[in-house]
Amino acid sequence: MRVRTTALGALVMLTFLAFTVACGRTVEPRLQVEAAWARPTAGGSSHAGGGMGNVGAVYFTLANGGGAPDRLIGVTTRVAEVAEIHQTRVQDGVARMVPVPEGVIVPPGERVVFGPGSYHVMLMGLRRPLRPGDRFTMTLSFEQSDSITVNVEVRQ
Ligand SMILES: [Cu+2]
Repeated sequence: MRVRTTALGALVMLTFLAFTVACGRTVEPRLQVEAAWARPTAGGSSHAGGGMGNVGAVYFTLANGGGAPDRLIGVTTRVAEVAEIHQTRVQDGVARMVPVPEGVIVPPGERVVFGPGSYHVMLMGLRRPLRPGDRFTMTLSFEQSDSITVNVEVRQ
């Protein structure tokens, strides 16, 4: 009898959860990635001998039109061996980039701009130089939402 009561309780709970999920559109994050672009790599040659020719930065805006926060937790792209979320911070008057392993939260109804001097995606170990007019795809992973693949345009 006790088992049956528990099972019924679980069923009621599941029904309630299903109802909440079905009707809960506004309590979910709804993310969009706008205007993704990357700077051309310096030198334009993959034989530049490393240095700045081997890294790139990607910028975009994350907009959350939903009713709950979400977090960008990772980025992948075929053009680079490693893609890291970075932030440029000014410490003692010196701007330096630091990795942001905890990711970036996008509150509901807000936009977070990834741009020069702020958050960006750092591409390291580029497999080919990025020239103006080139395009490549990049996939962003989130804590809650499905991942989003965007087209990145290379421009100045
Ligand atoms: Cu960086």
